Amino acid sequence: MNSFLEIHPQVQLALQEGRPVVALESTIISHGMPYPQNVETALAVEEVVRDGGAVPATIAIMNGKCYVGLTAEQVELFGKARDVWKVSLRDIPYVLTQNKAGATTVAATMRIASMAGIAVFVTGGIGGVHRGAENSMDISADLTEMAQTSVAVVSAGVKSILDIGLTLEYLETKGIPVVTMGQDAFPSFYSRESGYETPLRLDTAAAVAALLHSKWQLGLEGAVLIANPVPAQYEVPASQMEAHIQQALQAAAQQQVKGKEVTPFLLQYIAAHTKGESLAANIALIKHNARTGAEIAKAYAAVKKLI
Ligand code: PSU
Ligand code: MN
Repeated sequence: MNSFLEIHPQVQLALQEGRPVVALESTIISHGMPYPQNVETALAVEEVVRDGGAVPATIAIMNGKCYVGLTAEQVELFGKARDVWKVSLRDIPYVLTQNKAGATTVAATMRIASMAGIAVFVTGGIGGVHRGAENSMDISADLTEMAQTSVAVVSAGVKSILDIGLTLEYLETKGIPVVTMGQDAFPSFYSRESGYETPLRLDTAAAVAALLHSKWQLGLEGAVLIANPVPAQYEVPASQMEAHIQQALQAAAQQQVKGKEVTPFLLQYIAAHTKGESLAANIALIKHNARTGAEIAKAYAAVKKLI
């Protein structure tokens, strides 16, 4: 066993017995939502996964280890602490060896989940190709990570702080299947639509599990991005979000926000300027993703038992 991995005993047992496990990220706790809603949501999401018949494994870094599965006290700690490092792939060895507390992004969470043997990961929104990337070269490591690490990523699509068209192009270039659950439109986080059609559509968890199994059995490594549209009653119209996104992008340019700070800056600006509405949607969609992720993990575990 890798000495840098600290797998929670319940997660370890489930993996050994071939039972479904769902990985969850911690950036959403530390950098994605205000306290105390972040802690309440993180714990509620774990509960949704359990109710769905799978074992939750929230992933984060502390005490020189990558934790796979946190206690409620550890989730609380991450939600409250102010000096938590945002850990993408490149930051893992630094944060480990400097004994810092680190909240993992999609890229880092996927990689650690894969090291532990977890096949399904649930998040809210992924990173992608930023607007203006033709000049800034700002493309999230989430995308390159998805090209090489074999974990299914359940999200509510791509948030429109990004260039959704370019993000879909990049996913195509990297050979990453993009599957939307139950509809033809590709969703954009707060909205069930994005102006883009989904490259692929599947309607059931069983169909997704079959696709995952065939991909990985063939040695086609890498992720499958599963887009799960936000439930209609929580949708925030895209036109309403666009004005806030424009303002956020302007503020980021004025304040010369660069590098890893760009995404958290945009997310926090939008959260602060849209008040309760975007937060309510955010909480609803991540719970919805957790439900779908648990179903997919169960279906995939069932497929693997048959072999
Ligand atoms: N997009 C969202 N919500 C998020 C993130 C992105 O809608 O919470 C977070 C995720 O942790 C994602 C990270 O992996 O931001 C991407 O950061 P960057 O663009 O710096 O790679
Ligand atoms: Mn970036």
